[in-house]
Amino acid sequence: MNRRRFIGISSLAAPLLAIANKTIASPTSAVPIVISTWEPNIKANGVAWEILSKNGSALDAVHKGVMVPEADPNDQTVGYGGRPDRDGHVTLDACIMDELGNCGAVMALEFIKHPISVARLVMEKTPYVQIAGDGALQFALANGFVKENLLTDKSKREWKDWLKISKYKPTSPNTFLKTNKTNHDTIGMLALDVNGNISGACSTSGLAYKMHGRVGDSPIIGAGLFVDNEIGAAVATGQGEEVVRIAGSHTVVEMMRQGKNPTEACREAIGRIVRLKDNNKLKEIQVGFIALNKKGEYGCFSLNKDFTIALHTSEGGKIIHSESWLP
Ligand code: SD4
Repeated sequence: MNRRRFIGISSLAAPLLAIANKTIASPTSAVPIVISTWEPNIKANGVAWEILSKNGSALDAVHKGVMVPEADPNDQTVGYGGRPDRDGHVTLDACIMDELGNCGAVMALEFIKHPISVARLVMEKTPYVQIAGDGALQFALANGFVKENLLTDKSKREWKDWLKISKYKPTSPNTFLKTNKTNHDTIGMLALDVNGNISGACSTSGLAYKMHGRVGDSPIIGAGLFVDNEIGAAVATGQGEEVVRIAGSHTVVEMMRQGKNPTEACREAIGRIVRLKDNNKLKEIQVGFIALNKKGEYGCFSLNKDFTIALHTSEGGKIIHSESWLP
């Protein structure tokens, strides 16, 4: 271990130990239940709940739930109205996974308002798991999806403003904290239905002003989303590169398999990111995980503060403020 890295890790030791010694409880709730990343997705949960409360499947619930922010032009992090890449293209990533381990994903898909529906079609109608770029667009068009302009005037104006001050350099696209002031981002949704089945879905326009063709964690099974119906499920939001590096959502599920509750499992995954990253870079990024287990216990944990999750059960909708590694 080199010196810089050792010093970085030593200076982290105090908060690390404090966090390691604390047991965080994960609340339990009656089945069915749906949880999502970020407070405004309480609306999406409402749609998912309609399905769950009528004994519908977790798969249908997460699919229809995620379509809500995808169609909302005011949500500039998902679907229609999403912030474009550096070249002005709105490129979308999404994935879905059911209780049988079936999964489907699209990456860097343009012009289609509901990438989650295309991801489900990949899962159900092809022998593949992932389809990217123009191939994904052709697949969508061949299956009746309509080509639409997804770049709204607002997102276009903001992008043009960004172009004035930002040099076009293909460096690390770390615009997350600079562009995400609205406490709203990528939607990740997990549901447990009356039959005890868990499914999950995730949809995003990715990091704002990313390099054209860049794909984050959100459409990658095991990174952005993972479901194991024996144990539970997890989904991520935030700087995708950090999530991919630790196979984030799969890690959370494996931690639950080893006996951790959902909150502790999410915290363990965040801890792995902390251990890999230079101390002074941690403040610049955000990563959040949410998790749900077979008992209906749910939890979340984030690297930096201000991560929220939305929950819906038979008691109605609720917002939860996540605990974070850094204050
Ligand atoms: C990505 N994880 O493309 C996505 C972006 C995101 O909250 O989730 N932001 O890296």
